[in-house]
Amino acid sequence: FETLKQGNISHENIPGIKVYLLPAESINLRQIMVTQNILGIVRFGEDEGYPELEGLKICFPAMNVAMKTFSAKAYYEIWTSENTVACGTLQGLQFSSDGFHQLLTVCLKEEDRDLREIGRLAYDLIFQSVQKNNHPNISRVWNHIPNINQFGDGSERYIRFCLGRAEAFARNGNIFPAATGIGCQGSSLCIYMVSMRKDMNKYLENPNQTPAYKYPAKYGIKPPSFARGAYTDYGGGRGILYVSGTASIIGSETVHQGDAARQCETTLNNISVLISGTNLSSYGIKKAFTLKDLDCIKVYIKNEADYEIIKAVCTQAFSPDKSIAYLKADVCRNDLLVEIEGIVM
Ligand code: 3EB
Repeated sequence: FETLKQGNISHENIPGIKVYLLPAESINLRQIMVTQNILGIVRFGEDEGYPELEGLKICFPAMNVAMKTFSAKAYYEIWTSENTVACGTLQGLQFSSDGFHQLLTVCLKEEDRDLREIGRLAYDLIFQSVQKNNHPNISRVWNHIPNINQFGDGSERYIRFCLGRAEAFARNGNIFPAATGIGCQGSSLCIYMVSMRKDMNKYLENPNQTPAYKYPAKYGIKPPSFARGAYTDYGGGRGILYVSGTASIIGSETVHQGDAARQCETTLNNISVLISGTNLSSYGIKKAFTLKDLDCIKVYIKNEADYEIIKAVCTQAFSPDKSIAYLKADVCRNDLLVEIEGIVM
């Protein structure tokens, strides 16, 4: 990894990356692997492991997130770059880089440890790794937490996770990336993230939502460490906008308890406001996006019975040209029925 060129390279020369989110049935992974520079692949499916990758020699971060899916057997999120990619491992973390972007995956088995400890351990390792590899500017993180709403060690497991994560962030500058925090199956905390070699991320907040890191104490001993979005600014009008996991929260309160359709509409409106020209201009970003621009959309649905209504609302809102994965997962607050995220590339 150290052998990668680390010269002064202007932003304009930064290789493009592209993310694909595709149902397992529709892709030929072998084909993709020979034609693309792959930064990493994350598989969302109920079964453990990578059935479609078995027997193939791979040299990039590959992670399976145990999650039930609607309408497809599994989904693959495939990160590709215009540049060739180098890969490595560090204490169980897997990472790759095209010289500018780093993709990192880490899965930690719980093994009777408190989620506070595992959250802190995971993020301490992550900060160590991104600094060692010289890609310290984290754009976007996904946190998959088993049994997220259950209680353990005196508080909800998500609250324990937030506490450990906050302790690691406090030692590392308290700059919060865009993120998703969501339930999963299995018994491992699974995290993946993208980080940049250069300091070119702008972290976004939503004027309609309290910044999560300022949530009042009734939601947890330490508030969650994330921003509502991140815009990675490549210069010259190029950029990628990562929309964090978004839910039916106004201010810091859950709204429309028990009503999946209205929670979905509030969530979509929160995303619209976040990516609007009005909001982006307050960060000096001369761009304006709508829901139709959002791609690689993940819709996390808590209750199977709400799938049809949520899908109907989302089909109306999003472009048929973009990819959407519907996944079954618990959300960090028990009263949230849906969470939605996406990327504008
Ligand atoms: C929310 O707005 C919903 O803990 O990293 C969304 C995105 C949520 C990220 C996290 C949690 C996280 O508070 C939950």
